[in-house]
Amino acid sequence: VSLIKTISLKSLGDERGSLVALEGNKSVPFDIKRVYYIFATKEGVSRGFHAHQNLKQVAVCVTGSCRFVLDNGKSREEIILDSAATGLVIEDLTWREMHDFSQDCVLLVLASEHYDKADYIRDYQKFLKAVVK
Ligand code: T46
Repeated sequence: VSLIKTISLKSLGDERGSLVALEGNKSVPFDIKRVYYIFATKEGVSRGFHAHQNLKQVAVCVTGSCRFVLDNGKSREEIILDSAATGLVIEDLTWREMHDFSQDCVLLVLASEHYDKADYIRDYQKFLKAVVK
């Protein structure tokens, strides 16, 4: 099974333009407890480089593009997010890296849990130990 799981977000377009609605436990497969967005990322900067013990997320690049790398300790896969109608589902215990942010990239992230600093695994070796458990 591919590590890359995406959901197609229905664009409710009409002659005025487009609209995408995100609803917890409907288009998004969990209760949404937190929303954040990453923007104005400096050129050449990569982000992420961590996993979460207990956090599900859906990431949508609403403007611009960026490249996600997901790693479950066994394989590494990547996807370019460049559509406001595509959500990338990121399960727990998945290492993530974000690269190649376009200048105009706005990366919207919906999260299943509130922010918890203790939930992050920022050391790749510790991540590998956590996934074999
Ligand atoms: C993830 C990827 C996709 C908060 O205080 N509250 C929050 O909800 C978040 C997400 C971050 N922060 C603080 C923690 C740091 O001082 O904001 C700062 C930047 O966060 P971080 O270095 O973790 O950012 P990224 O881009 O490396 O990772 C973020 C999320 O933190 C992470 O959960 O999966 O985006």
